[in-house]
Amino acid sequence: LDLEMALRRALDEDELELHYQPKVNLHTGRVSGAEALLRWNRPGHGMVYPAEFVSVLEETGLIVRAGGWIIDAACRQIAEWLESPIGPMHIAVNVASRQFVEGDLEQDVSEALARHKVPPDLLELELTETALMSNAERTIEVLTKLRALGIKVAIDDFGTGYSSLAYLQRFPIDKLKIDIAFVRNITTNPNDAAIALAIISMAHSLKLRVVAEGVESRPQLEYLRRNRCDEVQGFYFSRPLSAQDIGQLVLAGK
Ligand code: G
Ligand code: G
Ligand code: MN
Ligand code: NA
Repeated sequence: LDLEMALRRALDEDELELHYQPKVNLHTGRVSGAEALLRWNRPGHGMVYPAEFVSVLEETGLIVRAGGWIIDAACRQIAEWLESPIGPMHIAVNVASRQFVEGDLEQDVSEALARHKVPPDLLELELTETALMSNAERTIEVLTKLRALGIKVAIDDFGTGYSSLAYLQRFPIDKLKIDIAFVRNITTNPNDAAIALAIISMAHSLKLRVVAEGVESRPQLEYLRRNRCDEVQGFYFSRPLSAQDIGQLVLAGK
């Protein structure tokens, strides 16, 4: 309850911020964008991580309001970079289940795109299988509207949920993110490798792009590159960074 009140105040007082973890495009070798990760700059507590408060946002329904703020903040950042020497950056935003089910994502997204005059294809939403499968027919409707706005949609933590493969081809999506669980031991555990390779192959057959998350080592990177994964993200390249720090990193690579 204390946390809920503190979070309400955080939203009123603008204490939330977004950090960004770079994604590297394996075809170009360049940083092509980043995943936005929520942080709470809580007075007297320092930087608070999502593990400590995202579930409270979800349980209290505050995630719907926070989610609108997150989408707006991401679009504001895309616009700021676009007008700077950094240029176009693809930003992916995590969407909570409850935000997908109860919120009005189409309105949040279309308002933020218009407010900040952002090219829609620079914004991506990361949705979990759980969110997508809670009502598959409605999911198709919502995703169709979102994609009509021109944004991209990815399934996050792919392989750990319970999405039916039949829906993969019915859901209008752009990308699969291979869960860190299959990437962690990809070079040592043949079963994990087999699953990762099957995801890459299936995604490409369905004309989807594939991102691997949680890449921490050179051998993991090389394995994924050799096996035609499109993008990678993980501590091997960078931890999540403040907007200013990722800006520096991208400029240094130009
Ligand atoms: O940033 P960190 O490594 O602590 O993220 C932990 C978890 O919190 C991840 O599963 C991530 O998806 C979730 N998370 C981070 N930022 C957001 C956000 O903006 N919205 C939602 N719904 N979840 C987020
Ligand atoms: O669930 P989601 O994919 O949105 O969560 C992203 C989370 O994964 C963040 O908490 C981020 O800090 C974490 N993460 C990103 N890269 C790595 C990595 O290379 N190793 C580990 N262990 N965690 C990572
Ligand atoms: Mn994610
Ligand atoms: Na993930």
